[in-house]
Amino acid sequence: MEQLLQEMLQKKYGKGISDASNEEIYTALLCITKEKMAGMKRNEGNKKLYYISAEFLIGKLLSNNLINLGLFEETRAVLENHGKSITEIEEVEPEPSLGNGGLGRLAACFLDSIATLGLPGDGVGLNYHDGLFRQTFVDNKQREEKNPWITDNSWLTRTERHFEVPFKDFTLTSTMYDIDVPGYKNGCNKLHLFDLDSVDESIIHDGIQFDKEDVRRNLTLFLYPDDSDEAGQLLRIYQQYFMVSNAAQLILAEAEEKGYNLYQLYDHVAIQINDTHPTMVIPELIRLLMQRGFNMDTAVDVVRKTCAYTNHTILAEALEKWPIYYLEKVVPHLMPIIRDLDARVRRDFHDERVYIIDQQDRVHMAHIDIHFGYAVNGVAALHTEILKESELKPFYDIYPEKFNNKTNGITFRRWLVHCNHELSDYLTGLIGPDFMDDASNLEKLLAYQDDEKVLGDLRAIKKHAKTALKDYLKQTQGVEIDENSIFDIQIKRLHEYKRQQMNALYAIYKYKEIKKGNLPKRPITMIFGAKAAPAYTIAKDIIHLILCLQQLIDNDPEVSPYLKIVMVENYNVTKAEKLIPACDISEQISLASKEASGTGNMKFMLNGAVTLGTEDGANVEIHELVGDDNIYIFGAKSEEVIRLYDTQGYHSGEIYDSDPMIEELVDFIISKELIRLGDPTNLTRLYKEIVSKDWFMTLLDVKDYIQTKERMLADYEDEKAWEKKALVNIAKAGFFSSDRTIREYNEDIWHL
Ligand code: 26Q
Repeated sequence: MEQLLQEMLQKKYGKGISDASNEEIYTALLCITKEKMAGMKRNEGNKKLYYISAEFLIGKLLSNNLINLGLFEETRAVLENHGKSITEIEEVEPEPSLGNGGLGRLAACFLDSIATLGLPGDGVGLNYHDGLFRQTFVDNKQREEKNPWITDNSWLTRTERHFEVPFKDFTLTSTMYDIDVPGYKNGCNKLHLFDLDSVDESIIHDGIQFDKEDVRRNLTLFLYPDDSDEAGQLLRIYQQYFMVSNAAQLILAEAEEKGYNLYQLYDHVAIQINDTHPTMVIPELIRLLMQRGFNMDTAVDVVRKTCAYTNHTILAEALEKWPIYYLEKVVPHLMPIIRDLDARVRRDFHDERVYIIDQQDRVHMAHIDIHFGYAVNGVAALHTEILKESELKPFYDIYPEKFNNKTNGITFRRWLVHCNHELSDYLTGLIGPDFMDDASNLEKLLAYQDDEKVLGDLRAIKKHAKTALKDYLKQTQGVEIDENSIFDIQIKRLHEYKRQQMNALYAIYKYKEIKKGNLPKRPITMIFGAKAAPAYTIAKDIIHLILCLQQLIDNDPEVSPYLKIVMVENYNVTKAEKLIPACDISEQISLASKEASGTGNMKFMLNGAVTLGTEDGANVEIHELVGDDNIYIFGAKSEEVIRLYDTQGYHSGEIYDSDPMIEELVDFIISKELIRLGDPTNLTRLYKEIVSKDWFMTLLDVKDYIQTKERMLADYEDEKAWEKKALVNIAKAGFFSSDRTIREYNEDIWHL
């Protein structure tokens, strides 16, 4: 590496390693890594997977690629010998935030595992020029700014593949860009991101405003433009069709180039549809096969044997239903096919709930996937059960054999080796390196659960990570946190069902306790990180509340020695990598039944944090694995929640009126202390929402939550007992390796 780097820096900048800037070294390493990947063997086989997704939240790539290429240690050493630090060089890399949250990050973890297992499988998506907005805080409110990531030297490689994508009034030409996905000690796959040559970044003004109707110039500009109005929703359909038409054309082109018989496409191709965003690939493939001479029946049959669908949500508002009128405006040539598919369903089944087109002339995208794909999976055991028993029950009754569960996973290369080098090196020293190839070997750690030396070492590693986070937050946000305090962290998208508002009520509780003189044994640092969708009013009000509480406490010398709130600005993958290793308490407090799986919960567990959570999503499986002693579970169970929804039996006002303690906490949102710091409109709106609606039942669980958190804080003081819990969590995290998840997808669905 030393020589390669010297040569590259000499060639590009006429400099040596010691006198090159961090930017120059980063660029040189990027070029070297790209060249290495270009020379790698590709994972090949008789059958290939195409993982189509509107989001690939890949995060920074340099370190991860170096790790997977087996070059990381060497590179770090070379740099150190020249007085450079790899951490500082990583800082230079812009983060591609090409996803919103869990679904996009899952797709990125999957690509890593698919390549690592040596399976032939490429990702297909869009080359958004601006990732998810960059978040800043101004006057205790979120502000959105654009978030470009493509620089002169990036991980993208322009290819010579171009396709024509027909829309109602015009046809657009695409260019395919590739990002290499190297497997850990294995071959390489690709992430294909389609772009539009006519995109024009100069139409963006004032943060993230742009002309939504100027499709020829905006189609791949942004990830999920605000879709609260019609123009935004139409643009989303333009994006989705552009993505899947390119994907379908690529799939057929590659199949034809390899000489495959398209009538047996399913022997050579599996298509995974990541949520409903790529659903139009089904009618598009049917259309393209018919252009090649297939009759409709045969085209439907071939496509049905090729496509599989993953569901990531049971929130009704997130299930896509597009008005026919929109589709007619954007992709009228798909409508005859969609109508034909609907007619087939109506012919075979006499149950309105499973029709594709409903009485309000809306097209239910998930229904297309379930009828015209061969597999449907949920992303955690509980989630899949809920799909089968309630949300998608009519479909499960028709096609029980299509339904299966694939509990999510995370790649340990990024979420252990890269983000927590010290822990991963320590584990390797203690139990050997086998867990890198088969994560279930982490269980070998259980042999040390009563070993004081090991428990002490783990505590020291956690302390180092906490100190590193302290330094990072000081540097990036100018905030001062105490590494001897307990770090309680909730990082995820802001959504009412994830209940950051409940955590804020805890902060109010603790603030009041401290004011009364009930001081905690040890200071508590409550860390939040969350972006709210630009049009999601209440989510933004919750951010406002948290920021106001942060300011209130910072300015109160009676409270600030014991309690600190930090809302991390612009939470993203890079920040997650710094926060997760430093966490003591992992907040996973969604309303039971609403979080399909969660994957942050797995990352925290792997890094030795203890979960405070509801019986929701993958928390249920974490609970089963670690046992009652090593997790803190509270709150209503999913059956009760579902029953409350069914019977409309939940009324937050009743709880508020009957419980003075809860009333006191909620009233504080509109107290004079907070109104003085904040915006009365936002705080009052949030207060009213909680008292009169509270759709996600915060007040149902808040008391149990507070009590459980108090118990947890008390338990933290028994150092050995706590460290044992941390150890068991790490030891049991092997199940959540995405390598395991991908093996299951391959065995049960893809058969590559
Ligand atoms: C839908 C229609 C119109 C505009 C946008 C959308 C939209 C966008 C993004 C709908 C859903 C999403 C993202 C969903 C998501 O991230 N779901 C998460 O997926 C994770 C991986 O399976 C799970 O762990 C999380 O529980 C789930 O919330």
